[in-house]
Amino acid sequence: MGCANGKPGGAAPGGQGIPGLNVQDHNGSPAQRSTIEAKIVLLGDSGVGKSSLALRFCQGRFNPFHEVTIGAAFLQQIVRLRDGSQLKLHVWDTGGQERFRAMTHLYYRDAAGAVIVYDCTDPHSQESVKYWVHELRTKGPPDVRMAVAANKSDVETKAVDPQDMKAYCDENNLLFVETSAKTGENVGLIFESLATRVAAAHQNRGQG
Ligand SMILES: Nc1nc2c(ncn2[C@@H]2O[C@H](COP(=O)(O)OP(=O)(O)O)[C@@H](O)[C@H]2O)c(=O)[nH]1
Ligand SMILES: [Mg+2]
Repeated sequence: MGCANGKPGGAAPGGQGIPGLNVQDHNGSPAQRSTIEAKIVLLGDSGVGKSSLALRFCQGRFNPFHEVTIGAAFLQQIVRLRDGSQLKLHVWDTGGQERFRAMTHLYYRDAAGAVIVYDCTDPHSQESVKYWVHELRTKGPPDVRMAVAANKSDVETKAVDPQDMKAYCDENNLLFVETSAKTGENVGLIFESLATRVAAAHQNRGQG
């Protein structure tokens, strides 16, 4: 498991023809498959749990306090896919800049995948999901794969019905998962499911 302080451009933009994907072929051993690196961005309103999901997925930790920025530009985690190949995810957090919506295209313009997060105790943050989907569809890379996380599923008093968002996601071919960064519920699942879709997009391109 790897977590690293970020350096810009970790997953080389544009590798093998898909933004945010970088493929390294291991020559020689047939047992070794290629390693794909993919840039995944977290989007959503401030306070919904983006940093918490990144921390939970990459470091298995939860911080009960809201920190506007994290020290690293991105965290890393390796996902093993069903076919045995590995995907190294560079999980980028907007570091508080989601407050200035116009800035965020810098994060997602070269992303292979995006997790759009809302807080299921905050209806306004759910409304914002459609804004972020529109942003990515109109200004993001054409092949970007998206997942929607209904976060804070551990909180009993939900302000929104997850079925409404699930119906929207089904209509728009987006993954929908209820997550809790606090308990860890479905956090691995959402990133791994997204990674599988990112890898499939890569394969559909005929390995570049
Ligand atoms: N109960 C609960 N609280 C959460 C969860 N995820 C995040 N939080 C809390 O929500 C606040 C905002 O989280 P943060 O990750 O900083 O949000 P961000 O602004 O989107 O990065 C913090 O106090 C977190 O501890 C969750 O799944 N359940
Ligand atoms: Mg944050």
